[in-house]
Amino acid sequence: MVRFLTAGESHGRALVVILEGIPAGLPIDLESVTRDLRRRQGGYGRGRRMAIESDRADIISGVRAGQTIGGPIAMLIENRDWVNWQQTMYTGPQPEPNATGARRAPVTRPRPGHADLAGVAKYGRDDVRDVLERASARETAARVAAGAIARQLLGIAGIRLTSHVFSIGATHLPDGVVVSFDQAAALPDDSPLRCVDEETTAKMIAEIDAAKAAGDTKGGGFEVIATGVPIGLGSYVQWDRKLDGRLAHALMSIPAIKAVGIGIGPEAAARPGSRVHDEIVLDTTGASFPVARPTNNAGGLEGGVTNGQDLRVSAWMKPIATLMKPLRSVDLKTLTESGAAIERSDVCAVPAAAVVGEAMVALTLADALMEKFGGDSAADLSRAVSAWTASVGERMRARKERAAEA
Ligand code: EPS
Repeated sequence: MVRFLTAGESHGRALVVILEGIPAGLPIDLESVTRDLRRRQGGYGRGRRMAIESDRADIISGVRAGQTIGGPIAMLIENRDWVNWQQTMYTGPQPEPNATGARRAPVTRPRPGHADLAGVAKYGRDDVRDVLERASARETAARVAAGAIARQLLGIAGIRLTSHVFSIGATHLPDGVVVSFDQAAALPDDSPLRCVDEETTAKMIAEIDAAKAAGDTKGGGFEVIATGVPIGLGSYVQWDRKLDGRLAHALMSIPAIKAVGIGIGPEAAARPGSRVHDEIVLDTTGASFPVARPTNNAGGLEGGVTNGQDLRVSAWMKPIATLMKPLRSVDLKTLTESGAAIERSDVCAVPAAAVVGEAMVALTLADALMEKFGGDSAADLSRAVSAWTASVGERMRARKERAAEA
């Protein structure tokens, strides 16, 4: 089982992640972890915090001489901003005598849409900061570090992942445009919105600028695409083994994600069956698997099982909950109506969420891959994947031969 836990507050000392279930002997490329962390920090509409941070993961355990050794992999990502918060975010009963940064007043006006109100009520806290620090999307940096390791594991099976943004607010890619894996993968790391269409990107930027000028925020949608996914990951035999359900859980757990779609997603409900289901035809390319699919509306999943097509999963993000022109709220200290608190924040973080989406899909696929193929070492896993890939096509061809003999 590939699983992970994170810890850490947005303005605390660091984020921590423990990733378990990665087999031994996987070469770890720390540069690609750093690259994914950098991609998560980018995107048009991010706030000033990202100019302070320069996220890097320090590997604390589970890796030796550049290779995994089979034990839990622990990583630490320092919050550079902590120097500005030591008088507010300390773990002892008092700040350390040499603590730096400002001593900030308690936050008492919960922001609609954030965890603030439900959190203080649930955990019995007076200062909303005790809630917002952990509920903050800053935590997703830890997921991206774990996801970057999961991607390296997926590489053994030839699985690659990418993402692209298809909408910001009311602006979206032209109807009917299907973005290929290669198109999305070719987006440069510093692409402003991870959108493949220049004209749409310009409109998206204008929409974010207008929101910023109005003290407002914007959401949007992104799609994660995985290619090279072997047939047969996940299962239909029990509800909690269906890979579509597991992916939906993984993506819905990203802060602010309000909906998830597989393949053409909700559009499938509006079309007749004849325009939804992907026909099955004989392969003419000589591929080891003798049948092919001319379309991929299913997004690579049928019955909760991967079908060998590209996996395509979409997610829709609500606008950021911190508004510079705040919505109405109640000051919980005085019980008087008052504008919600303003924390430094982003105007739009959909491109960052897309990178987090890649990480969550990578972690979910890594778990499904280990479930099917297992093994304690990267070599075990590699052998099992190769044997399976060869055997699926062979079984089908053997059936054809039997049919011809009968
Ligand atoms: C951050 C995500 C956002 C930022 C945060 C860093 O978190 P939240 O969910 O709380 O809005 O606002 O930065 C700050 C809290 C700040 O001080 O600017 C991230 O993705 O790293």
